[in-house]
Amino acid sequence: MNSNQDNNDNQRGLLLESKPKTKKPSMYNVLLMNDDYTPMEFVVMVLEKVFNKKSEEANQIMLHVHKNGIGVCGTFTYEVAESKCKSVMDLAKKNEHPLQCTLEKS
Ligand code: TYC
Repeated sequence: MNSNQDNNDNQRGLLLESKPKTKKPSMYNVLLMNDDYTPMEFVVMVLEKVFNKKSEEANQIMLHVHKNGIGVCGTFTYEVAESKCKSVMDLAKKNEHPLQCTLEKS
């Protein structure tokens, strides 16, 4: 049997057993595409500068993309993923390389 205090709280719409309502944001993979023209060193430089990768990991990711055609550079919230993707495309365009990058929901 509820106490009078519980009944009063319920009538006032207070949640007595509420879960914390924290929603995790959707996450997005930034995907790098292979092509035949972008120099390997340029891709490594992009991975170091835009994705803060150390040279060893940057090289591994670049080689994965080179061999498999596509690869994940990192996973971020939408705004961050979109911004990093734009940075890659801007750098590629400035340097006249056809390097492409896109997002996918993770
Ligand atoms: N395939 C390119 C070459 O042989 C290198 C490369 C790697 C290009 C990864 C793009 O996302 C890329 N020069």
